Amino acid sequence: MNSTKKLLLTVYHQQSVVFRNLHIAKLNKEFKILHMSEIPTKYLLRGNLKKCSSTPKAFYSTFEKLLKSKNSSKRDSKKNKMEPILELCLSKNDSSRQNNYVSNNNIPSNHYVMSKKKYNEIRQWKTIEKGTSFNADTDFALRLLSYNILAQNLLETHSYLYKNHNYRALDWKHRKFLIQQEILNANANVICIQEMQVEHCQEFLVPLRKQGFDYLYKKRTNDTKDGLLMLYRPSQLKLEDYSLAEFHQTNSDILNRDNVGIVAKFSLRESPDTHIVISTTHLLYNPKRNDVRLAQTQLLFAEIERVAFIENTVNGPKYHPILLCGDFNLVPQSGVYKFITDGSFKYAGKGRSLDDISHHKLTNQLIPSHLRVTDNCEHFDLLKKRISHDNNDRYSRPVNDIDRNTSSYQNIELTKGKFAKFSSGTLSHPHKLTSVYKHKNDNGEFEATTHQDEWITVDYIFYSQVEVLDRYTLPTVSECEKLSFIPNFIVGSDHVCLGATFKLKKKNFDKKIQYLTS
Ligand code: KL2
Repeated sequence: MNSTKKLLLTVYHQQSVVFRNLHIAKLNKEFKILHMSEIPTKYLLRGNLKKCSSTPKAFYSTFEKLLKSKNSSKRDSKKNKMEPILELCLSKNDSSRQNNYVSNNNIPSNHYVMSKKKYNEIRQWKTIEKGTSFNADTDFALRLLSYNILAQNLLETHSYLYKNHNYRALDWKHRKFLIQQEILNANANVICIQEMQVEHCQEFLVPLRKQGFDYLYKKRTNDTKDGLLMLYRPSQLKLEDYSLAEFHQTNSDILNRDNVGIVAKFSLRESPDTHIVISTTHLLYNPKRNDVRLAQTQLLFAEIERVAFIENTVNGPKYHPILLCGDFNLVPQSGVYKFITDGSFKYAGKGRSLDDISHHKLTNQLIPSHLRVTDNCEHFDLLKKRISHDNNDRYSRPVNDIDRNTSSYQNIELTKGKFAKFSSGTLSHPHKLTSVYKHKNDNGEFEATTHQDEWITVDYIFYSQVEVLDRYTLPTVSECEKLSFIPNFIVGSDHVCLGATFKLKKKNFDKKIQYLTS
């Protein structure tokens, strides 16, 4: 430890809980006293005790981290006032500490915090107005959830984001309980979870396995510790095919992040000819890099195209119905959202955030051509294979290969009238995807799924070729504000859970009836 710096550490005990508040006095030439309360120092300190060679060093690292996080606070830094250490240590009549929330002018008191009852009233499964009919003989009801559960290691890495929270609500054991309660209550057929920490996964699965769930898991690449978990009921859904997609690619500046996706194809046990493709992802966080999220979406869509493809017809390729959900880390006004829901988006000439005002302009090439993914989000080699299959290998003419050394536009003819485009400046995809949520309620108030500086929507459920029967109502921004800081004792994550029930038409139902009655 530096000789000019000395630390005085006091630990406040409440009930049997140590490290409730860590008061830090920094004894320099200039005497400075710092107090940090309501920060999950327990986790920081625990981590540092493991990492550091001695206890004083661990305390020192914790202290430094707290100072750093204080300075770079994402949530309103004005709210984090320093308090004199003595006042806090000696104050005997500090009733605020007994509350779940500290009641000073900066942090909401219990009065403003929503109750569980009120939360449940908002979060109801509401049928869609149109009122689609449902017939259990011909239709299957599939309920899907999408939930970013906030990996504990990310909570600890970005602890400054949770400085205003009740530290007890940040405990993984407590959060796990609320999250499991939320997902088990919904009685879903498929549950897509983002930020499932590897080391917490098996324990998390225990009650879900008991309920009969099976799962697919894909960790984010490299030194990350969390990933995607897709739970499904094998008694209802048979896993036919799946892809665990990594967006990190060698020799690519735009695809150099560790995000991943799962794409799974299921058939219905009660109607084996009926298929559904379900995909989940968690895209890059960096708020400025919509270009990276667009490139990641292009790779994911190529995998979806591969798994969902049925056959080529005179009207173009046919696909199984698709459900795509997750944390896309983008708002409904963004270019990537437009791309997903409109089916095409021109990125060339746009900035990295995909808006018009930027000096860092994107060129015609988004991802390198050596990845062999077309601008219509298809695998080039698959397109070639399908054409040769459709032509029984006989009439196929040789197809030019991709020039991997150029970043210029390439338009390669596959068969008469069908082309594969690369570096055209516009991205498209063949799936007609609609969002389950409209992002505003009937009164025009915006809904939100998480808090990043403000309450915003970054999580979505998109669907194609199915109908929505009901959805799990999202809170509006003003309702979120009453919910106060999440995670808390009502919501177990920094996101809320999304959900919808879809009507899947059973295939060959008529055939079966004919067969049974003949
Ligand atoms: O926005 V998130 O939280 O979907 O809830 O996804 C990412 C962020 C997640 C995985 O990378 O970690 C969070 N500031 C705040 N949050 C961050 C940061 C950051 N610099 N980096 C990652 N995350």
